[in-house]
Amino acid sequence: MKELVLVGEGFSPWTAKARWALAHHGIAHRYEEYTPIVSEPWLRVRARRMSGRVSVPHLLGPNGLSIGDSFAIAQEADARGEGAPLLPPELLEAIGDWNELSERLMRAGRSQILARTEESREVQIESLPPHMPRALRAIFAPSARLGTAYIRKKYGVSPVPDEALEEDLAAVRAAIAGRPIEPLLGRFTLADVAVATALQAVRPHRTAPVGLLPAQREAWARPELAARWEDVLAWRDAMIDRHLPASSGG
Ligand SMILES: N[C@@H](CCC(=O)N[C@@H](CS)C(=O)NCC(=O)O)C(=O)O
Repeated sequence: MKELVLVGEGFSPWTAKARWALAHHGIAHRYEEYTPIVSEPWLRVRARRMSGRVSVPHLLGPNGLSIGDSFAIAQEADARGEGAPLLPPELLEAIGDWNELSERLMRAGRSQILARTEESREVQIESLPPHMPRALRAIFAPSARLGTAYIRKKYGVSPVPDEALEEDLAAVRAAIAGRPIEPLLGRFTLADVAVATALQAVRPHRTAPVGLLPAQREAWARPELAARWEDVLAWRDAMIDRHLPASSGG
């Protein structure tokens, strides 16, 4: 493989996080959309991972490069890029804590999007491979439920009520109190990228990630929860407006 390829899901905050890290450092790569089950065998071959779990985002590249985790992809971006580091060593522990918080929010988001995909024909259509003509996707829409059943089992997904997100949202609110458009740790790091992308689980940003399709965008939102955390969402919008390079897939 000659070029860097990022395999990801356009609707996924984990993918958005990896794309942001690559864009931050201006690292040239090709983006490839992944559809659960359908895309897995070809990813496994290229990732040289015929057994065990594979997930996306997954970065593939020359000399057997194969990185299947968004945090590790950001570390790779730091190693290759010339931008300001997203993971400065002196902040690594604090960034790890914010990353864990972001993982909880993202998992809550996954639980909601799976349920909504199961209920909504429009979201099902958007979940099928993008190269399939829309008319064909409409016919095969219910097959998206095979994908949701697979993801539910693979990640042990259970429902996450709005209230379960509030402790983590309160931690973000406390960190930004009095400094509503400043990075969490005093300088822009992966902590900001991770938390800003994960807030998609409360309400997606109006334009990011670019791969989030219209019915999916609505399906991610938790409007009653969002109404209680507008300051946190405004901080997220500021991070995206100020720090997400315009060329990135977000
Ligand atoms: N720790 C991983 C988690 C990524 C993850 O959970 N990816 C899910 C997003 S729903 C995925 O790959 N789903 C598709 C599949 O497993 O087939 C990361 O940070 O990259």
